[in-house]
Amino acid sequence: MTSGRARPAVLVARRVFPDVLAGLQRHFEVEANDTDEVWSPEELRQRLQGKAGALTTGSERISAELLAACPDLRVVANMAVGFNNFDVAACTAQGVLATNTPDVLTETTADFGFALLLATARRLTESEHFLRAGLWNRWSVDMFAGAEVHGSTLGILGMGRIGQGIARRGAHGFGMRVLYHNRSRLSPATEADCRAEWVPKADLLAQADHLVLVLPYSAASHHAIGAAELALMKPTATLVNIARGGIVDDEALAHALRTRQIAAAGLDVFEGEPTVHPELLALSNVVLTPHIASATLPTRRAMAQLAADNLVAFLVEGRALTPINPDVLTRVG
Ligand code: 8YV
Repeated sequence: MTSGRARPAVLVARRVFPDVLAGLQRHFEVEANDTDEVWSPEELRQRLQGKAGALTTGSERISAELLAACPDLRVVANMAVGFNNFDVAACTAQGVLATNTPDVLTETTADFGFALLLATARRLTESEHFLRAGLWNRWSVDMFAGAEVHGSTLGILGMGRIGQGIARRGAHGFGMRVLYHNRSRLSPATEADCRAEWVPKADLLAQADHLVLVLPYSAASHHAIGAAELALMKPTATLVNIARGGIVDDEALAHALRTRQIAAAGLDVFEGEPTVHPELLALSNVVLTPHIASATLPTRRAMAQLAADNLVAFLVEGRALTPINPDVLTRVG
């Protein structure tokens, strides 16, 4: 900042790493949440008064109503690749730059997607609970017999960066046949690299032994997997969701798992999280994790740093590193 001018004020809505905060304090007046408590929309609105920037996570909703009540706000930097918590059209209409954190979490999240697939197919948590409960007293020929992963058919719904990472792991690491469905097809070169074949959604559902969801949440993808889609899947299939709650109809999924319409599910995200559908909690053929697909310390650090860097880049230098609505840059530039 040039001396003599007031430093912009920014809000950090959730606890992040102290060094990331210290970096922001070199440029800005920083008000930060140093707890893991999520501020209510009203508290967020109050704290955003006079702030030029905000570092948010998926828990903070940046709505048209909030933006209208925060006229000083110029940039919202989400510490997430997904940005369904932002009303992007409203941000753009109000000239507020929105940024996210792509790339830095791709491989970590793809690792987790595969971990969840393996845990689900091979009944890892179910068998561990059995052992810890003291129920293991003999070997049995089909005890916790799960589904084959290597050489099976991997289906991927949503084929962005993370989907491609999962495809590569499946094709090259586990010798899987990889099918995918996405609105737009990958280039032939990327398809060859991932050894992935585009198929219509109904074919994907019918043919996948293991179906992984990696598509962004929007009105268009709400309940992309519901009763009708689950009915198309194999009774031996597993379903893995590392994308967003709301893409799967959790009620319909619980029914499909209870009636063994599909074999098992691995879920890192839920409708209405952190609340989880009680029927899912009660089922043994589902592996449940608390939205941790990007959770390694190096990756979470990189995400927080990139969100902070976006605030500095825009408010100090008038540019953005990973903009969601780059149109705003040309307008304010
Ligand atoms: C975040 C995520 O941990 O990046 C995303 O879209 O879902 C996760 O990596 C979460 O959204 C918190 O911001």
